[in-house]
Amino acid sequence: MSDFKEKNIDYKQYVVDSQLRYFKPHATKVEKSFAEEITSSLNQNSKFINPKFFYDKKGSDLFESICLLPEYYPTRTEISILKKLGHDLLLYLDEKINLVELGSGASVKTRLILDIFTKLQPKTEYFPIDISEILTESSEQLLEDYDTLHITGIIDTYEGGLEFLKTYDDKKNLILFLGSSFGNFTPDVGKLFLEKIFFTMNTGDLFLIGLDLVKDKTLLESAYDDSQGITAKFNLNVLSRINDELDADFNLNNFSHYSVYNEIDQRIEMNLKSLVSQSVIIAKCNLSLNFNKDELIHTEFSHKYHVPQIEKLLNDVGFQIKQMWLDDKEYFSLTLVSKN
Ligand code: AVJ
Repeated sequence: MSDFKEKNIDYKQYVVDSQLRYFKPHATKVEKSFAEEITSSLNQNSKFINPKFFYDKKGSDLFESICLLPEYYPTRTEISILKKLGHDLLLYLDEKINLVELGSGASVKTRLILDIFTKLQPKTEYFPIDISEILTESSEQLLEDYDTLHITGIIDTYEGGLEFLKTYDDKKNLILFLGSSFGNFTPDVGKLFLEKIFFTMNTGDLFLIGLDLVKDKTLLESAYDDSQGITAKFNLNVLSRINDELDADFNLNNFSHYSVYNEIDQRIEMNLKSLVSQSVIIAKCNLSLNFNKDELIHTEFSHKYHVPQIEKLLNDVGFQIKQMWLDDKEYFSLTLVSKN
């Protein structure tokens, strides 16, 4: 363990107890600040806000509510698939395997996999990687329910965290990337991201990715524009976050949630639409912005895939496809791949 620490001098270690510790990079490795990113993405003709900024405390709570909406099928569908793949998954696991998760989870989904791991081995090591410190809360909850679990949280970007783990030990890893979070990436950026994952993996490591499938347009559109208006609140919340953290004066009544499915690019495109011609000041960015009536701020893509597209994408990166699981309605997919 000590030479492991020496190799990772870029990280500070916080030990909570014998079953829980965190690693955090010393200097947030050249990550642009919120203010800088907002300045460059809003101070132009085609305005956008990166969807990673949705997840402040309020945004994370709203997202949890989205997951429970009758219209939002992805979460419950993915959970239903995870519940039935346990038996199959065992075929690919051995008695010494670490669990790594991109994005943290005290979620039902993580628990379903932990149920399998903790039955398989006397001690299970779990490495959630998340840029947010929310990780710490969820880890403590997990430890209440799994007494053979050891958690090492890595508070960093996914790439940074995986790089960090590369030298950790000789055990095989199963890396989880659930929830169709990958769908936020445009195809080019997504491909690069998968290549980075591939290169940080060791031979024999496994990767389980959840991706949402192409389906009827009205089903897709109602999943991203629900009747209770929760998704609208989630989308608009990013403007409140900018108001609070960057001293801006967005009037939320002057913007509306505008989400459409683009059949050609196979993606939900979520935007905030300016309802009037208006100007907005963002003090901490030294910005004064003008919006035309009906002008859009693009906030999120959520890509949907056909099964053969998923196979091609993963094969092209170099992964070997082990197995793919779908639900009965073929709404959602989970694909297990390995690096050979
Ligand atoms: C967390 C990115 C997977 O794209 O379905 C849900 C986010 N946005 N409703 C998705 C989201 C609006 C979600 N991901």
